[in-house]
Amino acid sequence: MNNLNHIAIIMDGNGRWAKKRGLPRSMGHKKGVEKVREIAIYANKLGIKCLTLYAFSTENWKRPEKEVNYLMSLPKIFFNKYLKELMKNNIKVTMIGDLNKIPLEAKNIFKDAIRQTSKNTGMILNFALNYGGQSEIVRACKQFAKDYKDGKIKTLNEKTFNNYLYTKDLPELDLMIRTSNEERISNFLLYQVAYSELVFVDTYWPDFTCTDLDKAIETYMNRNRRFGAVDEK
Ligand code: V0D
Repeated sequence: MNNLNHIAIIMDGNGRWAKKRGLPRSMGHKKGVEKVREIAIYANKLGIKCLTLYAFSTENWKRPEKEVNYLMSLPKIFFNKYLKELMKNNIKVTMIGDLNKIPLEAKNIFKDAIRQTSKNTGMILNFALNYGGQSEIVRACKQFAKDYKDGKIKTLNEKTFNNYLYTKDLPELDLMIRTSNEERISNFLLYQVAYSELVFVDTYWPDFTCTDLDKAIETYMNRNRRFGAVDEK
């Protein structure tokens, strides 16, 4: 079908989607949650091994309190509505990021979904929560240094460093998509994006469709075909 193992998406544009329609930002987020379900089910059907979604960045805490509170209620809305369906589709939920600062209720909702789906063998639906790429790298360096000092690890190189990242058990990142016409990485998967293809689409996340995902995959495959057998990596 395709040789895509791992896709990451920066789900941007919920607020702008709502503003364009004269709706409160929360309506954009609500619609965004439905898109998570739709795209996850579809990506699993395509045979993608892992889909990482940037749901809540370390920057999001700076938003108005009312909006942050609403965002914190989304995990409950999402899993109450869709966990059954994720199970039926054999999807396994995981999360990466600094979970210390995540409110207990939201954290427990995720933990429960992770536990319930832990034996599923289909696509990994990986949520990046309170995630920051630079902080992930610094955290990894600290542990790397400690293990070196303790003699637990002898070789320091790109490959062994990988074992200290949140993503250590996930397949290599092939494609990163960002919606809503922004062309920045914004501190997402900085180490992992080294050899990925980047696809930027102008669609707001609530308007993103399965066809948009198809197109992004098509772009990825066309770029890879162009390099053909002479893979630089
Ligand atoms: C919907 C991006 C924050 C578009 C932003 C799993 C998709 C809004 C969270 C979140 C969602 C908040 C606290 C927490 C974990 C996650 C979130 C979901 C969707 C559903 F502990 N935004 N957000 N969770 N969206």
